[in-house]
Amino acid sequence: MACLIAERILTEISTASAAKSDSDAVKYLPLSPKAVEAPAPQGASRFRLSRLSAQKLRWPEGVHRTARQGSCGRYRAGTECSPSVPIPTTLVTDLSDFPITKKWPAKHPDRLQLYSLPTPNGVKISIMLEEIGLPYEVHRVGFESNDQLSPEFLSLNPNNKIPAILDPDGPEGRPLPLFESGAILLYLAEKTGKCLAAGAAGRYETIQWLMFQMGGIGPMFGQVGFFHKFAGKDYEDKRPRDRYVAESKRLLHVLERRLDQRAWIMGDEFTIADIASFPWVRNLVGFYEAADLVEFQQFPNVRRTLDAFLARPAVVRGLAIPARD
Ligand SMILES: N[C@@H](CCC(=O)N[C@@H](CS)C(=O)NCC(=O)O)C(=O)O
Repeated sequence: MACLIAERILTEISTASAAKSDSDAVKYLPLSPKAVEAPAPQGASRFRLSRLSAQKLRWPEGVHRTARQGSCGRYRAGTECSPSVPIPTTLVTDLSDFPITKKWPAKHPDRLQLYSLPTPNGVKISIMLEEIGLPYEVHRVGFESNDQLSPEFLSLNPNNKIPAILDPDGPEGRPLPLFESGAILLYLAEKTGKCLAAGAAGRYETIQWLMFQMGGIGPMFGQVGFFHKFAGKDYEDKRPRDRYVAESKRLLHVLERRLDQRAWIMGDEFTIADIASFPWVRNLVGFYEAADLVEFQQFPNVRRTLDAFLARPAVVRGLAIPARD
């Protein structure tokens, strides 16, 4: 195990350092799913992760190539990463080394493990998993029993928030723990080549709108919920509420303009930017009961896209996962 951890750290270090100097193909990775189908680059036989595994994982070839060349070239002498140490070519599926599996045992350790609740951040991931059709096992993290503060949960997400995942089939065929819904969405999109606009420019544009949700829509709409529906509603001073309502309206105007003449945030393509944003719009006008407060009738494009979002079968399923109790 120590060898595997050391190998992983060295691989990451070498990937990062090589990425600074390598070709554009590496700088702009990963590209569209087509990148996976590209012919094996020169020297591919040096990879110890089989080409089959690389394709199964859908990581662009350049990632493996850089990692292997870097780790073997740079850390050869006297390290556990020397070429004589065999690297598993089969997928590692044993999750028992992760303390979170003690509290939430994996019945299907070969499947992606999701730790979540059907909140606007939680359903982003269940919706995404339903959209891409990746097999997964869901575990309910009960806030009523403060499961998110348990040592087992904190071992995976020190920020004590859902959602979080543990993918037995991560990069290099090794388990990958991950938290932060935006990072998880991006990871799943890149892993499967789905829900991300094609090409380097399209990829960055999708990420830009994903970040717009993560840094703007989520935090601001959440504050509206607090000051309008929850504990903050009893505060006499309405200035905090009004501030968050004004900022939420401003963000809705930005989204409204973006959706003019577009079916989805990225145009015809349904992406992780939509999956991140519309659970929050739904929450704002539904659960938070703030439609009048933000004058939602001013945003017909947002309304139309929200309706289209809620009509998708994968969204309907994802919104109910995991069951509340
Ligand atoms: N930035 C985080 C936010 C996650 C978040 O705030 N999750 C809430 C539920 S929507 C949570 O777990 N709250 C539990 C707590 O704060 O103890 C993400 O997007 O993953």
